[in-house]
Amino acid sequence: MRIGIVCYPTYGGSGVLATELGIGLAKKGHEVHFISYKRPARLTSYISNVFLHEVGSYEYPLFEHPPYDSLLASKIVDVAQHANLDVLHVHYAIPHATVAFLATQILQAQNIRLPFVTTLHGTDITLVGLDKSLSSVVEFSINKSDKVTVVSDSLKMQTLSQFKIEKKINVIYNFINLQRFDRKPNPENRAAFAPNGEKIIMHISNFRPVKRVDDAVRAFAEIRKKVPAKLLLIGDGPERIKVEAMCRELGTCSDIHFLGKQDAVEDLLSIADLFLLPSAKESFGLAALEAMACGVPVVSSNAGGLPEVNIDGETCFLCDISDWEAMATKALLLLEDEDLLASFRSNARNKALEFSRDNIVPQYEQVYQQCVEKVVAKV
Ligand code: GMT
Repeated sequence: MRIGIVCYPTYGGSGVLATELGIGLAKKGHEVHFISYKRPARLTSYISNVFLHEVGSYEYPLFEHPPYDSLLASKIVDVAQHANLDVLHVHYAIPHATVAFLATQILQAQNIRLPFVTTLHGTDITLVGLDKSLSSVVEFSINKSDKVTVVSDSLKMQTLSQFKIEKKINVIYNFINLQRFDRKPNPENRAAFAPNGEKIIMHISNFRPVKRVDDAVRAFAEIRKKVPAKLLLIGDGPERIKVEAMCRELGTCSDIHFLGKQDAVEDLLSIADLFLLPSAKESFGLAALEAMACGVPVVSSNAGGLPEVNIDGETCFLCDISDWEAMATKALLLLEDEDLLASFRSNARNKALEFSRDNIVPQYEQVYQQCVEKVVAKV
């Protein structure tokens, strides 16, 4: 099949998932055309059957902002015509589902029928999509999609409760490449960050307010009163300056490393003892799954879809959103008990096996197949 994938190219979860999906499809023999404004961060090397189409910019004195939606629609039309796409898969509703609708209407006027699948990832529904300035467009675009998928039951419920949806919504969980995300002992890295055998606690995110990184820092300050530990913060974003200031106020800077954006997060996860994810919202929590696959137990909030990925008391501890004191207490339960930590470690890896790429990619292939059959049936 020839599949167009529209996604954000950034380190955010929707872009990561879309890229891993494209790679997985290409490895199964499909031809995959990524359409984005930059090379997706996870697309780090040449992969046969994968093509990249960058959406350019257009400057004109009249425009305060380049007309990205029009440029993207035009690129989709061009790729669909010349690569002969069978199906288009857009990740994150805003603006991708809306632009997909426009592009497919343009194609239809040329007697080309291109079905499109929209995957809702989280904040496109739970945060940004809720804003009155966008909600009617989001609802319309979801309803115009040929197929709609979401990454958790929780996100399905929220979508149905917040919007008038006329379409069936398929839940297809996020997945992981279990070969790449596996614990590979790295004593050198461990010694570099924790030279005296300190425990290593990790958090990875885009440092947006919704991630509540400050709660991770507060919880860490409590943990380190009882257990020698280091906190590795990976990622970057708008909250970073505030969080850095908080570390100075709490006097914890010497034990906290800000590593910024990293490509090979699996190498770092492999040296972690615990993963902290205190998010206010999290439709799935791909970062938690990546940690689990590397044998790292999670202490997180009980937001959104996190309880569908993690099992409280087995692979993780779930705490109320913003309760960083409880997060610290639960973290200490694990960090002060090597046997408990070891059993959570192996439970975490075992649970992650349920979300293997091999299990999930066929579910998307089935959705594409249904789209294509619908088009054939209408001809
Ligand atoms: O806000 C983010 O965390 C990024 C966002 C995205 O769309 O790039 O992530 C969302 O999609 C991920 C992949 O499906 C999910 O694992 C995340 O839980 C979800 N983030 C939120 O719901 C906050």
